[in-house]
Amino acid sequence: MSHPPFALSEEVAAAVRDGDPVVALESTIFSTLGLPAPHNAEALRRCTGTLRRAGVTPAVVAVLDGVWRVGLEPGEEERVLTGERKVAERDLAVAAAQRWPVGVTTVSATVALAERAGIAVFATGGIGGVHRGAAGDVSADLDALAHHPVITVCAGAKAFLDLPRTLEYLETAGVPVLGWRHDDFPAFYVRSSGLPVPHRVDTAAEVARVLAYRARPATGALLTVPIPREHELDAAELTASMDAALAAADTAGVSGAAVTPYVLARLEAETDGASVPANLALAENNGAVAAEVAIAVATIRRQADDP
Ligand code: PSU
Ligand code: MN
Repeated sequence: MSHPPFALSEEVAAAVRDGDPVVALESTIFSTLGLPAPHNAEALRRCTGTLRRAGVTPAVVAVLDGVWRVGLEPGEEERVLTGERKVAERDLAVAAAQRWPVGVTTVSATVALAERAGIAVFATGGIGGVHRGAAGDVSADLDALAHHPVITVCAGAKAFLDLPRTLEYLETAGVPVLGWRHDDFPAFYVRSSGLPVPHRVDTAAEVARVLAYRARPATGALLTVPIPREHELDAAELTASMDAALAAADTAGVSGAAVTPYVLARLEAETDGASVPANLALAENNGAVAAEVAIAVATIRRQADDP
């Protein structure tokens, strides 16, 4: 059996080996499938900058020349920013087998590669979920959270998804869903979806212990962090924009993996661009919380190693 082509950057390999804190980042959000240029580059700069200032090594995950990559080498960022092929977990094998030049990883592919690299914490903007309507579209993100022991830090999921069903799915799949110093499941651009989060947590050490004490060896946890108050969008206006974006997707007949990028782009137009700075602010904030959690995980692991 040959092994899949898999490589850690030099910096990430050293940090993992030394037990230093590392946070994985998905690349779909930094491609134009996630954010329009030049905001995608700004998002990447801000997320990696926040992690580095906290003393944490960022590990951007992507597929480059068919190789599953965890951490980029200097100069490779541009390739990710212009990547156009979305890679979910099931696409990883195909991207490697067919040697895709650039594939940008979603939440599901990123948690899979983070686990493989020995990274316990992953930061993103929002996860995919159960879509509204009868099409039965359920993001592979949800299943992946149940199968990889990684803490995913996000601002909840976008309200164009069916959030009650998304939470139900996570319950059935056995994924702990935590609220960071908050009692409600956040809805990305707004701090609360109106749905309670199953468990509130107030410290990074608690989150690290949730991972350490997991009942199943291979299940992760979802840590939801509300968007900072000053960047929250108006809930009523947002509902109207979401409805318009969903109706446009319906009319255009988009389906499958194209739905999320399509709705994201429409939403930007419907909100006159207001969705973009909010998205950048929450992604950076999630990075800051993920950094704290990664430091707490590294501390617990060092204590466990202490004879
Ligand atoms: N939600 C966002 N921005 C994003 C995504 C979701 O607010 O960029 C991306 C993430 O990469 C997520 C993916 O994993 O969309 C989910 O896609 P799908 O619904 O096709 O599973
Ligand atoms: Mn889907």
